[in-house]
Amino acid sequence: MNKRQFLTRAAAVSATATATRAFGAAHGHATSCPPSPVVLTISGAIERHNRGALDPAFDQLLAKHQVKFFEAYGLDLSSLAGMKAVTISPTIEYDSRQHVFSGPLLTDVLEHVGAPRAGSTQILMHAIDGYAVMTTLDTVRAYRFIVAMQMDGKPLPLGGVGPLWAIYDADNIPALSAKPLKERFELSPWGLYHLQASAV
Ligand SMILES: Nc1nc2c(c(=O)[nH]1)N[C@H]1C(S)=C(S)[C@@H](COP(=O)(O)O)O[C@H]1N2
Ligand SMILES: [Mo]
Repeated sequence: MNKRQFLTRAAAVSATATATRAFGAAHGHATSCPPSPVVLTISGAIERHNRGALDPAFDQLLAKHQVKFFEAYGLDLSSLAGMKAVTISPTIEYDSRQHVFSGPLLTDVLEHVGAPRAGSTQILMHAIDGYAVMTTLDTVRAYRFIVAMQMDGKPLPLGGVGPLWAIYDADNIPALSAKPLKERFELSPWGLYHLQASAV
């Protein structure tokens, strides 16, 4: 792709991405990608990037889920584990029991990549099984979403509900605790692997 074409397309996708930064990322000047596998890719209106455009040949799952970006930020488990962990103990609908979940606040993860701070910012979350849900930064803050990495002191397995589960303490959120257990976790994708922030 020539420089002019790249810049035109990048500008069309993200009004906030400056041409200089887009050009830099395309040519490998962005922060290098993490040493262990990326488990969470964040795209959209973010200020930091450590990878270039979605590659339909090798970003198979992202492409299958219709994700599009020219730059993104990929986080591995150790970078998530390096952020301040929060612990919550919600009652889960799968077994109607309380479990202890821990991981960074979703707001801290979004801050880490320079996502917009306006409450109206839309946050799209994709899970590995194709489940996708859209919410706002206002709701992410109000529910105190965490990106859970552990349940009951054990890492969440891929093939189960991991490695990441975006979850909140529904028992202590009045709007949710008033609902039946089966209706509390619509905004809570297990197997979370992609987030997209969009300024409104
Ligand atoms: N990855 C993933 N997360 C998910 C879902 C799903 O299908 N896949 N369903 C959501 C919905 S709509 C609810 S109510 C709860 C429980 O959904 P389930 O009964 O389909 O598992 O998990 C939420 N998180
Ligand atoms: Mo649901």
